[in-house]
Order: sequence, then structure tokens, then C-alpha cells
Amino acid sequence: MPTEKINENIMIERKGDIALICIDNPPVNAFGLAVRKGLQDAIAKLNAEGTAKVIAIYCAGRTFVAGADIKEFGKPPQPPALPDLLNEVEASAIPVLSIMHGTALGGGLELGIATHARVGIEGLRVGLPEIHLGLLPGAGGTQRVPRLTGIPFALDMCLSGRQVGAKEALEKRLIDRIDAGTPYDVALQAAADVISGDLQTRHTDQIDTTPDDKALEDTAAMLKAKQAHLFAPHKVVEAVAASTGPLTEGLAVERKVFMDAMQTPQRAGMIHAFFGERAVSNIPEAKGDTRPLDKIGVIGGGTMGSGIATSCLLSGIPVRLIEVAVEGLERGVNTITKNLDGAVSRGKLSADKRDATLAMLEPSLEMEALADVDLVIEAVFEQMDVKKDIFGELDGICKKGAILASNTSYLDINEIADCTSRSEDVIGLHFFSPAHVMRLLEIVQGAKTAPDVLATGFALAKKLKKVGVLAQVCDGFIGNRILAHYGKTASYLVLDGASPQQVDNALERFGFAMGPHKVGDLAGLDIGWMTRKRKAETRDPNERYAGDVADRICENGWFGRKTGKGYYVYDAGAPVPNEAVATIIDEVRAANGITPRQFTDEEIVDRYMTAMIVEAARVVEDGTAKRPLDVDMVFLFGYGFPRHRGGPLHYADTIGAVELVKRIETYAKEDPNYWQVPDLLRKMAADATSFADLNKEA
Ligand code: 3H9
Repeated sequence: MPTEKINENIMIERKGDIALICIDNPPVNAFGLAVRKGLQDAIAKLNAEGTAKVIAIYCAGRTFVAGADIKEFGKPPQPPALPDLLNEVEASAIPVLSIMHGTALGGGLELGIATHARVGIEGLRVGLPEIHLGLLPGAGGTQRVPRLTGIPFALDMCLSGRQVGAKEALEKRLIDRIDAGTPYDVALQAAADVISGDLQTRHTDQIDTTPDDKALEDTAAMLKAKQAHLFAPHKVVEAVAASTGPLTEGLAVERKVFMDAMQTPQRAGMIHAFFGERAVSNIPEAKGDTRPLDKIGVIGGGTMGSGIATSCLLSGIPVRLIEVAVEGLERGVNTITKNLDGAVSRGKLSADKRDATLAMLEPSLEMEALADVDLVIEAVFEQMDVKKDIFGELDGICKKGAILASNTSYLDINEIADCTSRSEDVIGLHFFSPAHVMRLLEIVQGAKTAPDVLATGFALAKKLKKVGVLAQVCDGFIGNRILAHYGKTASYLVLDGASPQQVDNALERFGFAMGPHKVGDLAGLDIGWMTRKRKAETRDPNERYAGDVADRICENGWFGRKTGKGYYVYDAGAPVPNEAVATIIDEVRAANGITPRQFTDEEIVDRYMTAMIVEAARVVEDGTAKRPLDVDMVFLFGYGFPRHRGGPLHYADTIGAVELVKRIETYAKEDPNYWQVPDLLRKMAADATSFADLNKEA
């Protein structure tokens, strides 16, 4: 029987001395149960027959195996386990060859290096991205990779999760040669070459890892300093260290620490992040007809406008940048140039493409230059009157069908849309600073926004390699509205007894890259100061005022990093707490009759996170965000929320609605105006449901 279907994912084809095994499990040929079983049966069957001189494994579709099937994680494991299967592949009496195309990741690369020879097809990228899932390679990656590449490179691959190009993979012996052609044709040729001796086979398990204690010790020390709060990275070092002994022993160490990592909430959080990133734009609003995006206009050459322009240019879209005055325009062009230079130094843009990219920028002082663009993104300062004037003007200038977008971070898109004769073309596109780096894009749907305009917002996010999240109109949309609420908690904690540094340190230990006071210093304390002044008249008189300390800091002209002082002092070296702020805090406490009390770090985190969850629940409840996972993605990609916690509402599920309600009711005894239980949370506590249930229902 020349061709034989082993099961729905695995096919054998026999051609003389050659046996081909095709893995076909769209979309990314993940190692699901049927693939594992089918491959096990195919290898066993061909060995039992004993007629083939070589077995070549290749994949149908766009890529070689992209790793274990992530959807199976967290469920009871079903045999054959991948490490056992790959040991069987390695032990095959008939040499096995793998033909890798697309991306051979995780278990896919582990399959490759368990076979006896590997051919990469041009464009191949290989990697061990398990670390991004809160895991480490668990099917021989920590054992066979160091045997081939040496310990330092193996540590880098496992800890960075980065994709390695074909050329580098060849240099590091992860593949044996690079061919061009279809996987099928390359498989036939490479198999013939194995038979003729032109392609050598070898057993990775027979190679010894060169010991490198220094690399292991240095890496362990670096991780202790920088990633103490994460589980998997430390286990990578433990597993790779075991690769200098016999393979079976090393594999046993790897299996143990992999299974331990699988049990952690960090793994669950990161896998929620992986699927959430994909699910967030997998909604009807993102599908359907779109409008062209061949030329984009950006109004405003400040940090935000320049960042947006840079992001478009980096994605190959020509940009017209508009400013009112020459100096502003020059500043914008300079910022964009610097941003592109930064992209070159970060390896995001090749040096030879930099000039061509910059050449796609057309600066202009005339709004009329926007007459033929497909999309205009307005990024001027946050004043409704100014925005209304601009949109009125755009209405008269832009071609029919052009999309008119505002990058406002909180203003009412409907009010802006209503000052044009084409409110169906108006949308909010809220970027996060620095806009060419941060991946979040809030896509704000106005009451009259046309479906194809909305879908084009998502198409733009995809083009810019951003994560587009649908938001409805309200003050601050999803992210800034939630921030406006929980940000007050940090101030209340300081008023009541904690120091800004204690708050920052506690939240950094929780996993935030920076505590809220450091973030304030970085963003500029004057921004919050202006907002508080703007909202002073409409503030609820029962609300406890949170801005006293920050106002006093700003009154000194200390706006954070840009003025050299804020909560911290920024001289050369690491920032140190601003001692004058401690005096301000004492004075404010005394003026308000507050006797300071001690907070544990745990209480700081609990209060801060509970406040975040409260407003996040309300945002879901009133439909500003479509689902809890949308809120989670906003925080992961726009607010530096620790990925291993999955997002505020994934984290909320780890606490549970009952406990959250209890906490809020306790805090409410001190401040019943601020601490109120959202109806949704109360209902979830009563029904014993979770935010994950709401994600499933949506
Ligand atoms: C591992 O291997 C552990 C082992 O060491 C040990 C085991 C014992 N499983 O990203 P896309 C889905 S851990 C299940 O949009 P692209 C994805 O959700 C694994 N599903 O495509 C999406 O579904 P939907 C290590 C997966 O072309 C669809 O496929 N490997 C998996 O932009 C298309 O995905 C990784 O971490 C999976 N492994 O990018 C690789 N991968 O259409 C993870 C994808 O319903 N994957 N899906 O939304 C990737 O990095 C990218 O998907 C890839 C393609 C680069 C492959």
C-alpha cells in the first residue's frame, strides 16, 4: 500500500526505499493527541515493516509543527506523552529525517532535534517560546539543544523564546542544511541524499554537552536579580544544567520541572494572554468589508502624533504629517527620525531601509495636504473645541469615504463626529505612548460609526502589528477609565500611611514593571494635575480627594523625570526618593487630621488590585468592553500589567468573586463612597460564576 492514512492527521507514503510521513493538522500542525498517536503508530509500523531505508517527516500547510497543542494544557495528559514519543523517534532503527518549513517551535523543534538529520527550507525560523507560556521546553529541548549549540546559546533560546533564522540555526547545528522547494520535494531529495550518504545522520543523544558552569551561574544570578517573581526561567537553568549528564537523567529532570511549571498559576495566566491576544479581534465587528489604508494623514507632531506616524511608516504606509507651525513640524520630523533610528538600533528596521522609510513621510503645514489620504488620525492636545474645529475643517477637505479618526484618550467621539456631515466615517483610534512601541490600540466605536470603518480600525491594528480592542464611548474608554479609578488607591495608601516607594516596591514585586509613582514621574505629573483641575468643578462632593500630595509636588514645578524631580529625584544613576515629598506628605496628613498607619505589602497589592477589578467589572457590566478578556488585553498591552497574571480579570478569578465582595465591603467601612460592590461582581458571587465563564458565553 503506497499511501496509507494512519488517522485524520498522519499519512504515510512509500516510494521505493523512502517512506514519507506527512503531518497535517491545520492551522499550525500543533502536536495534538491524534498527531502524537498517529506519528507513534507510523514510526512503529515502518520499523516493523523494515523495508524503508529512511523515513522523512514533513508537514502540510504553512508551517512545520508549531509545538504542543496549547489547548490541551491544564487538562489531564493523555498518552503518548511527547517526550516519550520523541524518544521513540530517536530510537528508530530506520534513520528519521525532518523537513522543517515556516516556524518550527517548541515541541516542533524538539521533534526536529530528536530525528537523525534536519533540513530547513528557506525562510525557516526555529525557537523555544515555552517561556512566554510560563513553561520551559518539556520534550527534550533543554537537553538536546545544549548538546548541539552549547549551553550559552541554549540558555538564550529557552529564556528569550526568540525565533532563530535558518542561517543561525545552521551555524548552531540545529539544522544540517538549508534547501529551497516544497516540503514534499525537499523531503524526497533529502531522503535520497541520506541513502546515498550525501546527507549524514547522527544521534543527538550521543553528543555530549560541553560543561559551562560559569554561564549557568551568571544566568542564575541574573534571573535572581531580575526575574525573582517568575517560576519557569529558574527551572530552565536547572534543566539545562542537567544536560551535561546522561540524556535519560537530564530528560527526567526536565520532565519534573516542566510538570511543576504546568501546575503554576503563571502558566494559566500566560496561556490566557496567548489566546486572549488572538480572541480579542476575533469578533464580528473586526470582520467584513474594509476601506483602503494606502495613505494616512497624522495631525500633530507631538510625542503622540510622531509615534503614530512612526508606527505607520514602520508598517510601510506613507504618512502626511500636519502641524500648524514650522517649529512644530520640524520637531515632529526630528522625533520621527529619532524613533526610526531607535528602531534600527533595536533591530526592528534594517539600516538600509531607514532612509526609504523616512522618505515615505511628507510633512506639511497645510490641512489641504490631507485631501487624498484614506485615513486621518488627529493627535493634537485634549481640548474638545480644538478637536471640533479640526474635524469641521477635515469634513470640508477630505475625500469622500476617508476615515476621520481621533486619538483622544477620553473625549466623547460622538460629540466630535457630530460636527461633521459624515459621522459614520468617524472613529476613535486610541494609541498608547510611545505609539510606535506600545502594542495596544483601543478602537472606539461611535454611535454612528459605519461597520466598514470599524473593521478598517481592526485592519489597521493588524497592519501595525498591534492588538486592537473594541471600546465603547465613555470618559477614558476601557483603560484610562479604569486607571482613573484605581489610581486613587495609590494616593489613598500614601495619605493613610504608606510611602510612595513602599507602594511602588510592593507593586513591582507583584510583577508591574514600574510602580504607579514611578509611572507618574515618567508620564509627567502635570498631566494628572491638569486633569484634576479640569474635573474640579464636576467632582462628586462626597469623594475623598486623592490629589493633595501630587498637587503640592506640581506646585513646586516638579513634574517628574522631565524636570529632574517628582516623587523621585533623577540625577545620574538610579532614581532616589525625593525627601521633600516625605515632608509634603506629613503636612498633608496633618492638615487632614490623618494618623498614619502601617500597611503590609500584601495589603497594598490587595487594595490596589481590588480597586482595579471593581472598575474593570463595571466596564464589562455596562458594555464599554465586550468581554472580560478585552479588559485583560488592554492592561497587558497598554499598561504594563504582568503577563503571568493574565490581566486584571483573569487575576480576579484567582481570588474569586466571594472573596472580592468581602474585601470591598471591609474597605467600604472606611470609605463607602469609593468602595462599592459592582452588581456584576455581587451576582457572580451569588451564582458562583467567574469572568472566565463570561468569556466563554460571549
Ligand atoms: C510546547 O511545545 C511544549 C513542549 O516543549 C513540551 C510539551 C510536552 N497550540 O498565532 P496565529 C492557534 S508549548 C494550539 O494567529 P500566525 C492560534 O490560537 C508550545 N493552537 O497564526 C490560532 O487559533 P485561532 C510552543 C495554536 O500565523 C491559530 O492557531 N509553541 C498553537 O500569526 C493561528 O495562530 C508556541 O508557543 C498551538 N501551539 O502565527 C507557538 N499555536 O485561529 C505558538 C497557534 O482559533 N504559536 N495556535 O485564533 C505561535 O507562535 C504562532 O501561532 C505561529 C503562527 C508563529 C506558529
